[in-house]
This record gives sequence, C-alpha cells and structure tokens, in this order.
Amino acid sequence: MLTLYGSARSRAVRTLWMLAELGIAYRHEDYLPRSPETRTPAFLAMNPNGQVPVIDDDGFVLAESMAINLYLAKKHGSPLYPADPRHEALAWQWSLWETDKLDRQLVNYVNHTSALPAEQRDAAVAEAAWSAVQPALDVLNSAVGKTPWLAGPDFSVADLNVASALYRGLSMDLGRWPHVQDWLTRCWSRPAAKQARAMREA
Ligand SMILES: N[C@@H](CCC(=O)N[C@@H](CS)C(=O)NCC(=O)O)C(=O)O
Repeated sequence: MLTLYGSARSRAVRTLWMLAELGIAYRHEDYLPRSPETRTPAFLAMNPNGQVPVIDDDGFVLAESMAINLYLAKKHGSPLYPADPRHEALAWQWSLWETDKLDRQLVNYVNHTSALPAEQRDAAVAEAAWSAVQPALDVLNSAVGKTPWLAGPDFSVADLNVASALYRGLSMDLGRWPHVQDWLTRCWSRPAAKQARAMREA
C-alpha cells in the first residue's frame, strides 16, 4: 500500500492531484508542514529535510514532489507519462524548471504579500520574489502559446507538475500572461485537479 505524507495545504496537493489521476488506493497521513509529526525520528528517517510530501510505496521512500509524480505516473503506466523519449525528457525539463525558476519564488511572493500575518511580511522579499516570478511566467507563457501542452500532444505529468505548483496562480491576476491563464484553467478543470483542490480548500 502506498502512503502519502503531507497535507493538501502543502506541496502534497501536487501528489494528491496525481493520485486522483491514477485512481489508485493509498493511505493519507495529513501532516502539515513543520508540524510535530514531521519532526519525529521516524519521519526524519524518511526525509531528513523534514519536509512534505513524502511517499512510502511498499517500503520505497521518496521525497520531492516533482520526482514523486514522475515516479508514480511511470510506475503505473499512466498515459500522463510520455512514451516518446523526447516528450519524457520534456517532462523532466519542465519539472526541473519549475523547481529552479518558480517554486520557492512563487511561495515567497504569496507569503510576503498575503499569506503571512501582516507583521511577518517583508516587502523586500516580496519584491525580489516577484522579479523572479515574472520572467518565469514570461517563459511559460511563450511555451504554452506555441503548443497546448508542455510535453507532447496531450496533457501530461509535465503540465500537472507545473500547473499544480501554480496553485497560487489561480487567485492571481495573470492578465499579462494570457496563455498561462488559459493553460492553467484547462489543467485545473480536470476532475482529478478539482478533487485535489477541494481537499486543499476544505
Ligand atoms: N522541493 C520540495 C519542497 C518541499 C517543501 O518545501 N515542503 C514544505 C511544505 S509545502 C515543508 O514541508 N516545509 C517545512 C519545512 O521546510 O520545514 C518538494 O517539491 O517536495
């Protein structure tokens, strides 16, 4: 049995979306980031970074949301895992790109503009984050302006990984990036995405 550790209110929402796409049975340990459950010796043995999401797939332990989704899609023979090696490589490319260019930058921007209590927000952090997010959205806008999906002719784990990381984008004004807006709407319209979103927003 697969166990997912991580609350829907964390990057584990990405894994929950993938699990809903795959329709496989799993156990969910709904641990919040930085919660005491993520500081136990047992949890730190699984992920010494103390972060969620983590999966335990019948004894195989894996962290990092992008890697988890690539693994799950491939292992379960999902049509979301591109068969063509070039499309597969594009799925890796976009997943690594998200981690490098968008992931923490977007979280910092949202935290320091709205999510954190006002007294903990730092305008300088928000500004630096926004100046990194904008060029990343320019790159994504250009990509999804040329082709409907990021890695091949169909929606794939590449789209899922980048769009799920852009959950915050759903409540942002993306008017400057109309192709991103359209693509993000198409991605999050999927039933599995709606299921994961409902868990996050419950
Ligand atoms: N690169 C990691 C980042 C994981 C991460 O930052 N998780 C956050 C929750 S969204 C966390 O557990 N933070 C708690 C901490 O850093 O102690 C991934 O994509 O899985």
